[in-house]
This record gives sequence, C-alpha cells and structure tokens, in this order.
Amino acid sequence: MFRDLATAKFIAGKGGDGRVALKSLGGKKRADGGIGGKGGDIYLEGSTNLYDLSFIKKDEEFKAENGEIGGVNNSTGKNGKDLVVKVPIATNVYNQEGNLIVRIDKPGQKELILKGGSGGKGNIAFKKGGEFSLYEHTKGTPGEELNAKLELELLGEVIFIGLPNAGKSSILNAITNANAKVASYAFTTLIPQLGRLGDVTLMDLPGLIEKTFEGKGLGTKFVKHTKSAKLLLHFISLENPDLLEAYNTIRQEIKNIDEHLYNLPELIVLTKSDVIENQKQIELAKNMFKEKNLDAIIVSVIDDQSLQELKNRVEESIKNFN
Ligand SMILES: Nc1nc2c(ncn2[C@@H]2O[C@H](COP(=O)(O)OP(=O)(O)OP(=O)(O)O)[C@@H](O)[C@H]2O)c(=O)[nH]1
Ligand SMILES: [Mg+2]
Repeated sequence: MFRDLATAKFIAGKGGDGRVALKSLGGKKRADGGIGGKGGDIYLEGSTNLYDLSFIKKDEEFKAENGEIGGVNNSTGKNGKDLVVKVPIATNVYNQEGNLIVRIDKPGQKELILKGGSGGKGNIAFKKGGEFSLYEHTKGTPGEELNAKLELELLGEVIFIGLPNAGKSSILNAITNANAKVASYAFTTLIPQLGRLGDVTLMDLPGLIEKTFEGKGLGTKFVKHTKSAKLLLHFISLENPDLLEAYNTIRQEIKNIDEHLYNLPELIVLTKSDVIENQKQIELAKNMFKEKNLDAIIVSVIDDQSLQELKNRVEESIKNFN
C-alpha cells in the first residue's frame, strides 16, 4: 500500500562510558582507563529505489549504535556506527512541533539529522588527586533524539491523467528518464511516477475511472501531490470507440475530485496513433476536439517526431506559466 505519511523515532547512539581501570606501577596503583567511544550519528539519504514511506512501521525506532566503554591502557572505546536511513526523494521530515527539520529532494542527498553522544572520561583523566580519584570517571552522554513525522511531498508541474491503459506511463518513459512499469492491463501504475524533462517535473498518476471520486479504482489520495501543478496532460487512447465520451468521463471525475486540477490548462494527448491505419480517422479525432476549442495532439511511442512535438509543447507551456 502506498503511504505518504509515517511517524518514527530516531535515536542517535549514546557515548560509551569512561573506563575505570587500574594498573600497578612500582607497587602503586595507577589509573589506566580510557575515554568511551562516540555514539553513532544518524543521517537521512535520498534514494531512487524507494517510492513511498510504507517501509517504515508505525512508530518504528531507528537507532544508531552506542559507543563502547573506554579500554584499558588508556585506549579509547570503539565508536558506534553511524546509521544511514534511506528515504524516497521528496521526503519532508518534521519534529513534533511541526517544524521542518530537513527536506530530502535529490538522489544521494545525505543530511545529518542527529548527533551521537560523546564518550565519558576514563579514570586516567582524573589522575591528579589522591587514592579516591582512581575510581573517578564520567558516563557517556546520550545521543540526540527525534520524534519525527515524515511526509512525502511530491511536486509535479505537469500531471498525467486519463483512463487506465491510455499509455500514460509509456509516454512518461519515452520522454523522460523515468522507468515506470508499463503493461496491457488496467491500473498498472499504483503510485505517482515522476520524470524530469529539462527543469520540469512530470507526474504520471494512477488511472482514473468513473466514480474514482466515490472510491472506485485507486481512489483520490494522490491529489494532494498535485498542488504545484501548472499543466494537465489528459491522455486518451485512439483505440477508444468514443473519444469524446472518454474525455468527458475523466473531466467529470476531475471536477469532482479537485477544483484546482479541473481549472488547470489542459493539453489532450491522443495516444497509440500507430494502431490506427486510417490517417483520416486521426485527423477527424483531432478536429473533433478542436471544434470544441480543446487543444489535442497526436502521439505514438514509436513515432519520435510526435514525442518531440509533445516535449516542445510541454516545455513551451511551462515557460509561459513561469
Ligand atoms: N501500439 C501502441 N501501444 C502502446 C502505446 N503506448 C502504450 N501502449 C501500450 O498500452 C498499454 C498500456 O500502457 P501504459 O503506459 O501502461 O498505460 P497507462 O495509461 O500508464 O495505464 P495505467 O497505469 O494502468 O493507468 C501497454 O501495453 C503499452 O505497451 C503506443 O503508442 N502504441
Ligand atoms: Mg501507468
């Protein structure tokens, strides 16, 4: 199940305690215990292999390793290992008060969020005093902690919508660096897929069907990721026996789902032109939308020229809105 919210506790490692150790030198006891190891830090790192936050169990604890106690012969305890937690791109991390701690929005972006504690002093650090100070030492300090709320905030400027199987993901893959799953059955895409076209982020959404608004199909929980959208690409397969009906079904759904999406500028993308043998039929389809003052372009994943035209149209539109 796609999850864009999670709560988790992060605990950096505790510093190791200082060691009390004694050695005999010339019949006299001497302090010999070293400093404790440093507790491990916690980092978050952006990963392109994660798409949502469902890998985090409810209130899961992520702990970095504690430092080890100081050693004999004035040796320092082993440092605790740092913990690197991978999160999907576009993860915001908030503290309990709701303040943003960090946003991870690039692959490989690694941010320190919590520092491990320091090691305590061993008794060798207290060698000045008399007999009693031989046993003096300090404890390691605790690591920093964070009760965090993580939220995936995908920011797509161009939103792909349409009935299942319209060819949305195929086009996303063809015009961007994305590698979205493509298949000949409905609801292949289960979670939003992102791709970059120059500076523009494209977001391919799971297919919409009639009554998605009422909970049919994959629902509407993705809508909150479309706040920064500037352009809607509405995909309709030319295989469809009634293109206008397909168009209106989706328009009605969008209207019910979200006013902002509904009012965005829209470019209709008529897909799979290669399966239509009769060129006239394609022209007719385009004109049918034109007569209704709707802007439609024709594409096929095997027609490079059509893909280039689509890219140009998207880039032009976005430039005009900026
Ligand atoms: N012939 C032809 N087939 C295409 C074209 N584009 C996509 N397809 C096929 O159409 C089917 C659906 O493609 P997808 O890209 O998965 O469609 P989608 O709109 O993302 O579907 P959902 O994720 O289920 O909403 C796949 O079998 C694709 O290979 C095209 O231009 N020509
Ligand atoms: Mg898809």
